Amino acid sequence: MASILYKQIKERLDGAEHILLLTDERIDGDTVSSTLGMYHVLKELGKEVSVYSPQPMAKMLEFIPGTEVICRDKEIFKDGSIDLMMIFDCGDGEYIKEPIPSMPKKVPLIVFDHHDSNPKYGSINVIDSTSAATAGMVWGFVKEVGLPMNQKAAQCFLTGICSDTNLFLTSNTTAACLDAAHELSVYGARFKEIVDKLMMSRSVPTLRLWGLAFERLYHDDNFGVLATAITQKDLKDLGVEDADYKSMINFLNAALDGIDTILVLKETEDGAVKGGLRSQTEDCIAFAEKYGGGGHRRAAGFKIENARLEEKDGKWFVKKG
Ligand SMILES: [Mn+2]
Repeated sequence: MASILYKQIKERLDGAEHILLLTDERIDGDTVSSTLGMYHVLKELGKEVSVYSPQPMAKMLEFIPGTEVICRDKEIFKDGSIDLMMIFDCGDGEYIKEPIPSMPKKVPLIVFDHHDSNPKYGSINVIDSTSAATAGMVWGFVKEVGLPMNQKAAQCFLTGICSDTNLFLTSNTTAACLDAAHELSVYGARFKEIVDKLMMSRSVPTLRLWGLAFERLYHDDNFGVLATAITQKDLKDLGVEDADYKSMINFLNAALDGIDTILVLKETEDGAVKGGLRSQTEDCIAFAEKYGGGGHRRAAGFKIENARLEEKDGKWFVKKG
């Protein structure tokens, strides 16, 4: 099945003059890496390629090859020469509903994604929820249709896989992930650089924030899980610019003994509370959906708008309004 789809996509790529690549609006290592991996492949193929991202990227992801080409100006959608779009690791396609109708002509959209909940909003949709990372799916496509590879593309794809498997520590890590790691290493991907950048390079303020969050771990009766909380005041007091709380949740998920599900609550700058969930066996999607979120079975999240966090007797509560 994938082969027919892949053949169609290859034909679209061959026929395209100017391809616009899009990341998800929740900028993480997988969406950036799968998008930029495809960027390097298409440049190698001699295509004109633009990359758009609606949100700024965390500093820790700047090591991914090609981040300097990412444009954040929505005007790019008005470029009449764009004749194909691809979006990577974006589970809902919500943010593109606004700029796409403003495009000078109708342009096909190819979706590569691994979120269970993806509603297939593209003209061609490659959705595989068994895949640990979108970057791994894109690498599988590139390999199968024989597109040209280089070291930068390999580094991107391996970074995406490492990012979504927390360096092969999560339960979604499959033999395919490890095979891909070997194949991409042959193309020159450097695993050590990825480990250093994704896992080891933490600033002192960030580690202090993690320490504070670890100290606050409590059993949340409301959510029925082990939880912790980070407020905007914490970030300001500790001088943390880039909270990088996703890595902290992944760390807790891998490190905690005898705990199945972990929830990290965090106040956002725009007055909401975000919840990040990781589980060894439980269905995180069902949990996240209760609060209007989504994601994967073992990793999901939600956002409660117009809310803040309050502490009482060592437990944290989401207060609306
Ligand atoms: Mn992903």
